[in-house]
Amino acid sequence: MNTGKSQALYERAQTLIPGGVNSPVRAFRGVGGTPLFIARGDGSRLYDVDGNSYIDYVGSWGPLLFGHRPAFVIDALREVLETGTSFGAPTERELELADEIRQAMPSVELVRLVNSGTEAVMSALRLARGFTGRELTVKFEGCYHGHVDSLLVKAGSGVATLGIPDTAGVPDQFAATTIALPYNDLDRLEDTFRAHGARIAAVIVEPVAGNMGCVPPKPGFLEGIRALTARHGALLIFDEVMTGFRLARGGAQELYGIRPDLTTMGKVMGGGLPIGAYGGRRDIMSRIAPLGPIYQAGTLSGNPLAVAAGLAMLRHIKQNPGIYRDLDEKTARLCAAAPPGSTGNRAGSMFTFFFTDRPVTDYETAKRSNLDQFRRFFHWMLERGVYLAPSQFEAAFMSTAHTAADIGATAEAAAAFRP
Ligand code: HOZ
Repeated sequence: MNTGKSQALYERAQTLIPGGVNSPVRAFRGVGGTPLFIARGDGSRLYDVDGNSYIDYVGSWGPLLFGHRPAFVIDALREVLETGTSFGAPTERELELADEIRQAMPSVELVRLVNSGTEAVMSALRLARGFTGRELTVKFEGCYHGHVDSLLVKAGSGVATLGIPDTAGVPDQFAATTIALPYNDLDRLEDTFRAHGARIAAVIVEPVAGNMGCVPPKPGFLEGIRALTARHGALLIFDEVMTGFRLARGGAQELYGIRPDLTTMGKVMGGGLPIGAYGGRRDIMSRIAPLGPIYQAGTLSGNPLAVAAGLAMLRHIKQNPGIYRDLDEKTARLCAAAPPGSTGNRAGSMFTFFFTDRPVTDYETAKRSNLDQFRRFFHWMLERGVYLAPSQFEAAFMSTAHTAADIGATAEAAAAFRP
């Protein structure tokens, strides 16, 4: 496989951009080699600048539920482009998008649009603290909630990939407002509430963890968090940036039947454009400025292009409820062909092959994976035209654009791998 142009661009990139990338997980540090520079995407496929094509399971790290360039998103973008790119003033489509979100997730009575998942989480945390008058946040090890200062504690995604234990630049006082507990461990959460309950503003959780690889919740885990937060007057924040509109139209909260107090969103709801949102109970959301004293703002919030793409996505989802069953079946078929030496974890269209023979249920068990085997598997698949996330600690994503032939080719390549 010739990747000469990617290599040349990467060399130049390193003279211009820290590490040559605009987000660390793209740097291939966890697997070695040169990041591919992408020329274009189409359906399930990515094409690099050297003309190689790949079956894409990164899907821009989650947003591309319908693959690259679905016609209904492109058409919506074209229409808006004729009217302008940003106004810094309300537009009607923002209401339509807010309404679609509320229909899909009934727990979201009011919603505020922002520009990224990180921004959504940062704002939701401030709101939780302001609403409850408490300071502490409980998160779970291996979960990643964007690069919010206080949540870069035992975080997944790029932080796990690069093995950064505690991020420099985060004051100890910020980190000290966070208690990190093992995922899927309700007993530890109960102990923590017993010790600190009156000081805990919120518990934030990825209802299906996707940033330490895919780790689904054990039966009762989410229900237990809901019950404990309610009992102690803390808010339950579902970080559905990855799972929202992906696992079901109403996200993980629909799938598992839990009603969080606040929800953070991003990825799928922007159809590949930069957007995020946070929303939830009306009494809580009404504390945000200009209604209340908790400030949050953004020049490009509700950007017309991002809103139009998001609206097209959510309407398409509403009109095609069968997609989730299809995605589920396709992903199950692929996971049945887990490569030798690995354990497949899956929830809906999110999945990870962990190179361990033990069940992966939390960050500690995820970290027991053989990273050298993963590195070899990643390059094995890449050479056979399959693009996976360059890290053991990320989820892979199926899209509606993946064909039976794509899945067959992927399964065949995976089965032929020798650890
Ligand atoms: N949440 C994404 C990965 N788990 C972030 C992607 C990125 O940093 O580029």
